[in-house]
Amino acid sequence: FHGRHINPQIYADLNGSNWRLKDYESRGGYQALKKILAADGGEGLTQDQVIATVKESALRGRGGAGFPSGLKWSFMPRQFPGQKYLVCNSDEGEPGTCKDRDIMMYNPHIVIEGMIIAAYAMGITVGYNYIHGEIFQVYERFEEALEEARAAGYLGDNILGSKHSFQLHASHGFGAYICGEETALLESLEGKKGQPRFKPPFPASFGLYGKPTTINNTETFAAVPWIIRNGGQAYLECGKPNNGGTKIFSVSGDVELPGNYEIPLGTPFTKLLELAGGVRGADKGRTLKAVIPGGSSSPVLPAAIMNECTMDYDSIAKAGSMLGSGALIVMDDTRCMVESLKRLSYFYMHESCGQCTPCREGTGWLWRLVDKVHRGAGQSSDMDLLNSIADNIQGRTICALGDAAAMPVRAMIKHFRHEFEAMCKKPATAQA
Ligand code: L3W
Ligand code: SF4
Repeated sequence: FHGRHINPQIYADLNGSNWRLKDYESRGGYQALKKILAADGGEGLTQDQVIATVKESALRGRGGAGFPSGLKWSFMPRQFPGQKYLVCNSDEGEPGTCKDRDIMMYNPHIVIEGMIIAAYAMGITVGYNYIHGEIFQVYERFEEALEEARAAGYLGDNILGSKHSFQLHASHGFGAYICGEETALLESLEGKKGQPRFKPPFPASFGLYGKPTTINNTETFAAVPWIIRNGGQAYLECGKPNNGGTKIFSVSGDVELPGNYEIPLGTPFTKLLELAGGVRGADKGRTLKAVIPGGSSSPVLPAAIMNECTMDYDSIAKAGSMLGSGALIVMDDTRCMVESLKRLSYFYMHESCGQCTPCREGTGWLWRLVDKVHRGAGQSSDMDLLNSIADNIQGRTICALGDAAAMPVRAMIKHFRHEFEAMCKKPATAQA
């Protein structure tokens, strides 16, 4: 994987061997923490000032929903008498997404510093980083970084001699996609089966062990130290209004240089594609057919629409999809959309936790129907049935996995129905 950047804030100068505390400090690491705690000559910021700075930056959740981070932090009750918790969602499982593991592997202290600052802003003393179960090396790396931070006095009681104490622990999941859903993650962290809870109540009022909890994605926390050091306005200006800062895009599929790319929000899609080396085999006539812009849960967009988009929450939403976690799956003109949808549908069927009927039954029904079309045994009316099943899943389930299974089906049929129709007339083996 290649990592390239324009205006990097998270990913700069990282080569796999400069992740240790001393390296991070030499890049200005933990200066933001010193600034807010008034340690080492830092100016000292109040909790309200930290939250106001994050609000000003227009930082939005990098895990998929794009919820304003400063606003989320302001939901936490300030004078709560019991324990409050901070949780980092590093359960990266969205197909196409591979950024959080890179951040933790190459720059783990930036996540730790971001979490300490967030904990200070919300008056939280205990935190967890829930790391995806299938990435063992990353988990071990993060544990090592935690040890370094504890030994240096950045974690623990009375951090850097201040009144702020924060205990941070890593927790290793078991690889279930659904544990990336924030309430399923909390259940798993409590030692229970990872199944989503009804929302509301949101975690800000009823979270880990029923206590007020803030959950942010790894990349979201990683953005915080830069924001505190340079100011909310500077971060905002890196991106575009309502879409502050840079974002890491995991580019995969039919490109010459798949990898993680940190670019300012608002960068044209065509520029990102160029950074990733362009469509693979373009010199042999391959052209761009479609793009899944934000991970498998986001609806596919045809090339003509994508070429007009900029890479930010608002532009992609206006085009009819979602920026999601920023996993860009590029498909060239040889890709069969029926086969692509079949693979996606299988994934959601497999990962459904089975709690609610529309998702449990519907995801299997979707997959069986797409498989039937793919085998050449389908008929035109199957596409209407697929749309109808998707309609009856979306918005009728406990968590967003139901929507995530339904939306790609509708988008594929909307934009590429002709491919499904053609498949109905001949078996898959006869396809070119
Ligand atoms: C208090 C309110 N808190 C909202 C909080 C809420 C959450 C955040 C966003 O789904 C999406 C999903 C996937 N009072 C609140 C409130 N909150 N209203 O704000 O909430 P929400 O419900 O909009 O989204 P979500 O449930 O967090 C996340 C999509 O992301 N996705 C998934 C990616 C997966 C990964 C991964 O594997 N790491 O990133 C990709 O597109 O489909 O739509 O914190 O509590 N009134
Ligand atoms: Fe489980 Fe699916 Fe319901 Fe989410 S929508 S709670 S994954 S059954």
